Order: sequence, then C-alpha cells, then structure tokens
Amino acid sequence: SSESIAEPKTGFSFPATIGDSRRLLGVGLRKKSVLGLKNIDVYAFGIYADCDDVKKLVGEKYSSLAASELRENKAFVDQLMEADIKMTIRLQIVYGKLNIRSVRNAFQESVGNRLKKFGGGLDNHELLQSFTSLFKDEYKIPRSSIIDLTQEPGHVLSVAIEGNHVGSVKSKLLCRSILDLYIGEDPFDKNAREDFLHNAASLALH
Ligand code: DAO
Ligand code: DAO
Ligand code: DAO
Repeated sequence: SSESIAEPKTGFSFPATIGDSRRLLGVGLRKKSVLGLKNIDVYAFGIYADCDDVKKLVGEKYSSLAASELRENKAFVDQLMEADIKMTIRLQIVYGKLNIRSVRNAFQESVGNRLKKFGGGLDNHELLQSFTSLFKDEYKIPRSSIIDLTQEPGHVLSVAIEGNHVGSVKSKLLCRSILDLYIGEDPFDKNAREDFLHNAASLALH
C-alpha cells in the first residue's frame, strides 16, 4: 500500500497513517466563496480514524451487511460521528494569505451553525467567542502549515499547529459539530465524505 495520498486538485499529500493506528480514510478540499465572486481554495484536508475503534464500533452489530450497505446506513454514519473514536482531521493550508481574523470568522460561521444544529438551538455565541479568542493574532499559518484537529478519548478536541499543541476542549457537542463539517450530510467536500464512508465500512467489516 502507498505511503501517502495526494489531494487531487492541490497535490498536497497526506501520510497514510499518523500516530499509532490512525489511518487515512479520505482527502478533500475546503473552499470558500468570497463575496459570491470567487472561490478560494482554503485548505486541503485528510480524515483519519483509529482502525481498532472503528472495528469495535461495528462489532457483531452490522456483520450481516455488505460494505456497500453499511456505508449507506444512517445509524452507522451517525455513530461514526458520535462514538468515542480517535479521529484526526488534518488541515494543510493552501491559501497563503489567511489571517487569524478570517479564521475566527469562518469558524464562527461553519462551526457555529453546527453547534446550533446539534445543541438544541441554544445560542452558543458567547461561548464560541470566548473560545475563538484562543486563536491568537500572533499565530502564523502560511501556505502548507499543518493544523491537526484531534478527537481524543472522552470527546476532547485537541488542536495542534505544526505539531505544537495550542489548546484542548472537552466537549462532545464541539467534536460532533466539527466532524459534521467533513462527514455530515452537507460536507465541505462530497468526494471526501464518500471515500471516508467507503473506506470506514470496508475496514469495519474486515
Ligand atoms: O482573506 O478575505 C479573505 C478570504 C479568507 C477566506 C477564509 C476562510 C477561512 C477558513 C477557515 C480556515 C481554518 C484554518
Ligand atoms: O473550515 O470552517 C472551517 C472550520 C475549520 C476548523 C478550524 C479550526 C482551526 C483552529 C485553529 C486555528 C488557530 C489559528
Ligand atoms: O460544548 O457547549 C459546548 C460548545 C463548545 C464550543 C467550543 C468552541 C471551541 C473552539 C476550540 C478551539 C481550541 C483551540
């Protein structure tokens, strides 16, 4: 098997495994339209999940299904986003002119929407703002910087920039909201979601 996989449009490559047992299951591209005028390629991303955790999740429960049925199974897909599985979304910055203010704004929009969706309509605005203030103006994220968003055991979201830990938050709601951006029903990149589900289902049944 190959050592890394490239995101097709940008050519940015992702190692096939990270950590002890997190395996690459999908790659994609996060774009953003600016003032409805043009689309910016913001970052390429890789979706990693711990193989053993995924297998455990499936166990005997779905063993009668074919992989093609499993990946269409809504309960399975929901469980992948809700269970205590070690997962990492690795971002590689494509757009070289990102400033932290745009990151805060985008985060409040994309993650904020999901927090509302899964948080029972509660307004998380202040909470969200207090957390995005952790994104310090002095952080630099030039082109090809790597940001890892990792769900650690117990639904702890941990963020690292270029391998340096910058913060952790224990919140199942936050982890769920972030995973939804990549593998939920209205994802940033549909192909990445398809690949992820296909690979997770095959992995789970073998
Ligand atoms: O600079 O006007 C601009 C366009 C910026 C687009 C920013 C999108 C930011 C997306 C979040 C990045 C998370 C690392
Ligand atoms: O693409 O809209 C999006 C959501 C991306 C989540 C990014 C979190 C980035 C956190 C660390 C930034 C520190 C500068
Ligand atoms: O669990 O009630 C909740 C909502 C939590 C919102 C948290 C936003 C956290 C952003 C974390 C970035 C870490 C550097």
